[in-house]
Amino acid sequence: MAKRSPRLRARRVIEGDFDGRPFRFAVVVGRFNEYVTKHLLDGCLNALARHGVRPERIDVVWVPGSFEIPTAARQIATKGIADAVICLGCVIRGDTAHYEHVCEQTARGIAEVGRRTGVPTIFGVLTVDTLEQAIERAGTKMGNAGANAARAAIEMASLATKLTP
Ligand code: INI
Repeated sequence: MAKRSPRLRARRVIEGDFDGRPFRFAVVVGRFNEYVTKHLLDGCLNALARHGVRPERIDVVWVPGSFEIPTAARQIATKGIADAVICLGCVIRGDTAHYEHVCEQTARGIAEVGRRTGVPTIFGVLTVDTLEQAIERAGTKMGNAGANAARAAIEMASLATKLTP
């Protein structure tokens, strides 16, 4: 007898799709390391466009650095002006403990916004050791983390419309 896929042993299988047309998005982007984050933003906006999101449905919000991203994301999420918030930043390890603090607080803060508000809040912040690693993830060797974040945001916004009792 053919083996049944474990995925099918469920009452329902629910997942979001990648049609971005119905949704509004906010992209919060850190200005610190802007030579990297501007490429993350480009990748993000391109991916949103490729999935049918019109520019009129996208707000881009610049903040000083990654540390400030959760604050702006929360303000957006609580105002109900976006179906998903995409957070983009770039933290590069330096010689001080600053890196650890910025990374930890940014990741924790972004996760908290999503959990507390229920608005999908997507982590598209690079946390890397070197500028070279950042460039690799901002549209070169290892893809573009901004584009990945855009796709995750569309999938989660879509999923929210499908989660019915
Ligand atoms: N902000 C970043 O986005 N990336 C960094 O690499 C970084 N470093 O290394 O310091 C950084 N610091 C600034 C921080 O995000 C705040 O803007 C600043 O501390 C003011 O609150």
